[in-house]
Amino acid sequence: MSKFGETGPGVPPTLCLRGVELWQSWLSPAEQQAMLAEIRAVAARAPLFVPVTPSGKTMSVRMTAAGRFGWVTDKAGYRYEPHHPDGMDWPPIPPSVLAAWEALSGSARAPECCLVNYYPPGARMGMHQDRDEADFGEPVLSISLGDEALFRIGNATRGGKTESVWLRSGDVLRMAGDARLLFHGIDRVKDGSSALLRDAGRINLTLRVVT
Ligand code: MD3
Ligand code: FE
Repeated sequence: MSKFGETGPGVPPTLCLRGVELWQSWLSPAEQQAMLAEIRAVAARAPLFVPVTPSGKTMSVRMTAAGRFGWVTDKAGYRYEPHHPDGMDWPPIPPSVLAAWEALSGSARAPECCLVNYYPPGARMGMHQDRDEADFGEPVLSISLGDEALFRIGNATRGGKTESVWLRSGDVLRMAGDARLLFHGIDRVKDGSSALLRDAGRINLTLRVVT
């Protein structure tokens, strides 16, 4: 049972899509700025890198991570690693990000990975499942910062009908229960739709229990 009891976090989501819960504008503009400053400090210590899929394709997002583990991909495959590709430890998960997990995850465990995805103009993320973690009973929490992104949610197997929703800066998503293994992706990002970042683009933080 979660520390919230069987009912999950106390704050009700503003929207629920196929079991994916969305809290729109959960972070105020000031909270978004504070979180962004902490994420910039993470990227200063653990630089954004270019992920390459096992098949050798360069992904259009740039990645880094905080926490005990970071998710990496290269020709050797998809996996969690305790070190950045350049060899340094991943920085600790920032306090503001941990606070969002505490408030909304419904998990009794601490997050072990905060994946940082940076979407430059034109970047997208194809439909995929998150299944490199050991316990699918643990939720995934996602925080959007910067430009708006068209998020697509599908099914537990590839293909079939999908539904889409725009994710805006300050929105938080929770994937738990049956929603945890749904296919999902980001079709596009709307350039210049947010003034939060000093450059165009979007940052997505994804919090996960890995082990
Ligand atoms: C639905 N990131 O890092 S976040 C990822 O916006 C990822 O960068 C996207 O998918 C992004 O793996 C989408 C929303 C999200 C994250 C994990 C999920 C949706 C999910 C896991 C299961 C179902
Ligand atoms: Fe994902």
